[in-house]
Amino acid sequence: MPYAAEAPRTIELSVAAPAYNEAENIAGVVREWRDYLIRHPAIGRWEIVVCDDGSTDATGAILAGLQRDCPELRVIRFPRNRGAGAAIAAAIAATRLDWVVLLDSDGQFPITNLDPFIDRILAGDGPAFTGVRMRKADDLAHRWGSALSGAVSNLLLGTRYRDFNSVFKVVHGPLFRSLPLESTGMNCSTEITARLAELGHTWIQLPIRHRPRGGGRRGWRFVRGARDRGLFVGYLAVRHWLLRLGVLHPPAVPGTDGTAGPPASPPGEGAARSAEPVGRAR
Ligand SMILES: Nc1nc2c(ncn2[C@@H]2O[C@H](COP(=O)(O)OP(=O)(O)OP(=O)(O)O)[C@@H](O)[C@H]2O)c(=O)[nH]1
Ligand SMILES: [Mg+2]
Repeated sequence: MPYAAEAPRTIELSVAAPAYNEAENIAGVVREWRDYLIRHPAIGRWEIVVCDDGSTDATGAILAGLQRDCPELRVIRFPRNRGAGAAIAAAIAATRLDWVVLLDSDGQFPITNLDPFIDRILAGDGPAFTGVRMRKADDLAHRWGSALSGAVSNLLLGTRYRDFNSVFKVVHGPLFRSLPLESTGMNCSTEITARLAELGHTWIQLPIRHRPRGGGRRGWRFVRGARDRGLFVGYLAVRHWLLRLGVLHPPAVPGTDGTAGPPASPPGEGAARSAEPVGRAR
């Protein structure tokens, strides 16, 4: 059954991105996004929302310069660094258009990945799409760490998502903006995947390209990141268990027009169980 009875031929799209000390990359990626958004025949209104997460390099000044040529670029500034999750949540909350794509601002996710996602949106296929990195441009330790935490998260939620921690998401705006996101650091993508599954939505998985970061360096440490991921997945497990026991009530599922809908079914009883099979990432 199509998601929207009458799918429009163009969509409105907000790009949301966190940026922390990305002076080497930010101008290149914002121009790449702008050029793509201007030219794409199926994209009508668009905007780019970047949350500058208390950068101490020239990221803020570069963004201010870019805004002069690109009024569609909106910048939120944190006075001090609060972590990628807080920056992602703020960027999503500030978006205003029908659909939102979440990207990193180090250029690891080429925006051309969006092409098949737009086709699926126009086909009315669903409210939530996630990119599966077919070849992760990360070192072995990070790939294994992500695969392990993704496998545990799938086990806990009864899902079979192939790239549970992928940050490349395309979600209907009202739904994305309604998610109560809590994580501050690098767990935000894991949290987004889990939250939507808890709400009873099934992510549609599509393959994407992933490339090494353009410049600069990874801003988080492996040991601290691994500890935080372990703790966060443990928290997801406890919350999931409490929801199933009825100690917590399921959140309201927003309607597609942004209105609050009926509460979601307890986890394990809804569509979260029928995630698109692993081998069918298209
Ligand atoms: N590391 C880090 N990134 C942040 C922070 N706040 C926002 N970000 C942004 O979050 C995104 C992801 O951060 P990355 O450091 O690239 O994390 P990663 O992709 O796992 O690491 P790399 O493979 O080295 O790129 C980037 O767009 C950052 O600019 C923060 O406090 N720390
Ligand atoms: Mg990166």
